[in-house]
Amino acid sequence: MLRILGRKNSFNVRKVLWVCGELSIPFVREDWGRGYTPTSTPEFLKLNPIGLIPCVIDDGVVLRESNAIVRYLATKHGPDEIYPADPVKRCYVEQWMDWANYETSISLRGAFLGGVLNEPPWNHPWFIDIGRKQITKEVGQLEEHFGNTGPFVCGDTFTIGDIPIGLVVNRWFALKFDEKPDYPAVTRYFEKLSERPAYREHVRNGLP
Ligand SMILES: N[C@@H](CCC(=O)N[C@@H](CS)C(=O)NCC(=O)O)C(=O)O
Repeated sequence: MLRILGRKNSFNVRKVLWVCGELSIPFVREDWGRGYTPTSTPEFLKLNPIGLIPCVIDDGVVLRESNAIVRYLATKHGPDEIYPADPVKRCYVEQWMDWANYETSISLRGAFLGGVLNEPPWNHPWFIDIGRKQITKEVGQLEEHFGNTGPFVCGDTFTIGDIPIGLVVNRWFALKFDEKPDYPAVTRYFEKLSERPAYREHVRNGLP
């Protein structure tokens, strides 16, 4: 059975839990990471020398990087619709995944790790301020996108492109700061994703 190493409140572990829920993939999960067994232990580093969660073990194969794991599981277990083989459609899915993992991760360090969790060094006022401005701009880009297409990031159907974006949007709604705009199309998207049981179980479950 698939083994998922990582605490269930981790942003990146939740992507893997969500795709498993979508595709009814059975798994066992072990608590690793902040607040549990540290990922700096030799036992963990032997599996994942990068020392981050999630890490998964499938039939003896060890995998890391949340988006890569989501793509792997979708390729292995999912219908074409969720992760299309067509190169253009596939690129549309992956561009959202890559954008979320790079651009919004940087902004959320200041806006969330600094501004909400008060975690150094991200809690420096400069990081918090720039993070809030940046994530506001990026979720604004999503707002514009959903004004032109939808209800999902790649159009009519749910794809794994929605997985990182669904995590970002859930975190966006947990941020509180002055001048945070209302984004009605993003709110509609959040509600649309919330119709999915696996999203409610692993993402919109009260955790930011
Ligand atoms: N690019 C990596 C980032 C992984 C990452 O930053 N994981 C965080 C949790 S969301 C982590 O391992 N934190 C250390 C810890 O929990 O001890 C991915 O997408 O998997």
